[in-house]
Amino acid sequence: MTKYLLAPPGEEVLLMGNEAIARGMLEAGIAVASAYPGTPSTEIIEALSRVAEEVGIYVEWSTNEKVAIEVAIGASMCGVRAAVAMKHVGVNVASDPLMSLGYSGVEGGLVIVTADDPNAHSSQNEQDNRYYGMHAYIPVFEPSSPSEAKDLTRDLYDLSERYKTAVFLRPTTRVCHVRGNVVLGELKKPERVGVFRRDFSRWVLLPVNSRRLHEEAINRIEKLADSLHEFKYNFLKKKDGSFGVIASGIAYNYAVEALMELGIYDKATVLKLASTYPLPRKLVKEFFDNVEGEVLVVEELDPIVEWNVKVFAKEEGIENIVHGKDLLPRVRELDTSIVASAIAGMLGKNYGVNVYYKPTLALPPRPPTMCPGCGHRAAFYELKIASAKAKVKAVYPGDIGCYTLGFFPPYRLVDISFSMGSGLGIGLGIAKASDELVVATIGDSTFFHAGIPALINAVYNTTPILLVVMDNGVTAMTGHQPHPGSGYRATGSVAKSLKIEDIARAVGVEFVEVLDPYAVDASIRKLIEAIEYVKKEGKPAVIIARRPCALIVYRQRIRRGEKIDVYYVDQNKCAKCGICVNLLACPAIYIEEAKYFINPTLCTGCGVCAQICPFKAISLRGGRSEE
Ligand SMILES: Cc1ncc(C[n+]2csc(CCOP(=O)(O)OP(=O)(O)O)c2C)c(N)n1
Repeated sequence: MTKYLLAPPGEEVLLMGNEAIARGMLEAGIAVASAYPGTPSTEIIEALSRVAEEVGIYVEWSTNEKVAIEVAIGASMCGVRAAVAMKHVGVNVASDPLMSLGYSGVEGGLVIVTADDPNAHSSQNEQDNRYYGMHAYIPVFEPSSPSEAKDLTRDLYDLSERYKTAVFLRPTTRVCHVRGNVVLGELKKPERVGVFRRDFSRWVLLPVNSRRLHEEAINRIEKLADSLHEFKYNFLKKKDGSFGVIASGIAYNYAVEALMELGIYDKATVLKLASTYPLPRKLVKEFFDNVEGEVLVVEELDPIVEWNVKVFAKEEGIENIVHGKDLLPRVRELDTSIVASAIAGMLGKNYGVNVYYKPTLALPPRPPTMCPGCGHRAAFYELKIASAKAKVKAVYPGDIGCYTLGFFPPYRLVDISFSMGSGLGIGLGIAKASDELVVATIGDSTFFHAGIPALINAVYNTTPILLVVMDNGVTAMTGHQPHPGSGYRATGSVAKSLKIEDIARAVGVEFVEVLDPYAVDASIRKLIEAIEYVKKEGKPAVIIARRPCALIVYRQRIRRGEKIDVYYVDQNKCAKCGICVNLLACPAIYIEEAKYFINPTLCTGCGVCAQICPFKAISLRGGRSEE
């Protein structure tokens, strides 16, 4: 991968959209890149961190998106080029400084990648972050392919510096994760050391400055709107103009493909937009000058382009009928057949469904489950048993991460999952508003990201709540990125490892215990103790269930050539009580012809099932090695 990312100019290589964005940043000469992981954005910083040392740039995983954008803003204030990447919901976290950034503008070019996720493939919602651009007076650009993503990213740095504005690059999952041919350009040597130039009138957002900066932000975006017709990623394909299509981002590809499938590519005038906010007004005017009939705006999610086009058309006295979300869905992703149906609907013709591309390959269903050997599974099992033994029926606010899977049977220990860090905060409200015992779960990365303020709140307001931190040492769900507790950084360099128990004690929690979820009985005892403490004392307690992510440990052991001792079910002892399947539900354990077995290729040898078997029917079988 590194080889391709740093391949010489002129070469054509196959890159994932996110890698192409990273290459675009390197071709622009960025000096600083920061991010908090989140699908579908994560691979941008992963790619940059792999080459950081070689190209001489600073790359970090930040504690959360707010800090990530602040780091990038600080770098830009010093006049160097900076990048920050996050998933769409990350911008919610970063939105406070973002709003001020919209006012202050930038010094060094600053690209904010908001990787949006129509269809919520791996997100809690499918919010359309183009609103943030409009909200913060920050222009939004949408690439339609990896190749365009690379060039667009590079050129956005020039635009950012020319207009002294931060810019949003808004790829969606289909651009981030698709692979395509990309022709590489020159790598620009980064200006690594900048200078902070004091400028009270821009950087100090006191009301006296903010009022003026607000006007300046509006003027900046207006000026940009008047020049964007010259931006080469916005273009017009003039055809006979009996009707028109305006499309942006990945939807542009669907629109072109749909017109081809329908055999009417030569009939439509097409406006391809990269800048969806603000609109390139002169180009939109030219588009309407070349369309006689009706117009369809093709965009995923909300009708942002459609609304802005309609307002513009009204202002200009343009009378073409403009369609959009009256013919296209406002939720989930589009595809070629959806767009073809909408075009056919607009033209009033029945083209027949068989004309359209329909995917024929159905992927096998893969229900989400925690991995074999996952410490979270053992911790959920123990929490369930501890709650039963302590005779409590608690409310279990959960959070976002692999441990959200505690929602599924047989655990059913996630009653709420909202947004990162919210489980604990919402739990505080439930504890204050009801007589329920509240047991919240949170991951380690999520704890650092947004859990700490809620924990401080619990101490400050003396809220009876048990917080179980599911600590596997990394941000596992997004692909094992390190966090402040991991002991290493984005580039692999060694870092100070912050201990969650130290933080909990430092903020005033008086009951703090660390347990190893692989030690079942001891863990259950500690959980019961914590539950009783919360009930009796009416104060918060913290349990840290610590076990490194089983996938990482397993991978490391295999790489070291270690044998993995796996477990098996002794059929002579097994009473078929079903506890291992019905309460622990490790995917390595299965039933065949009413007998219980352990799949030796899935077993990681954690031994939790052997501890919970009341008949001692599960034992170690000796080693398995893998090439
Ligand atoms: C604001 C925000 N940023 C990023 C994400 C993506 N994301 C989902 S869970 C998660 C963290 C998971 O790590 P951790 O809390 O350690 O739990 P684990 O998956 O390791 O069990 C991240 C980064 C998100 N959903 N929301």
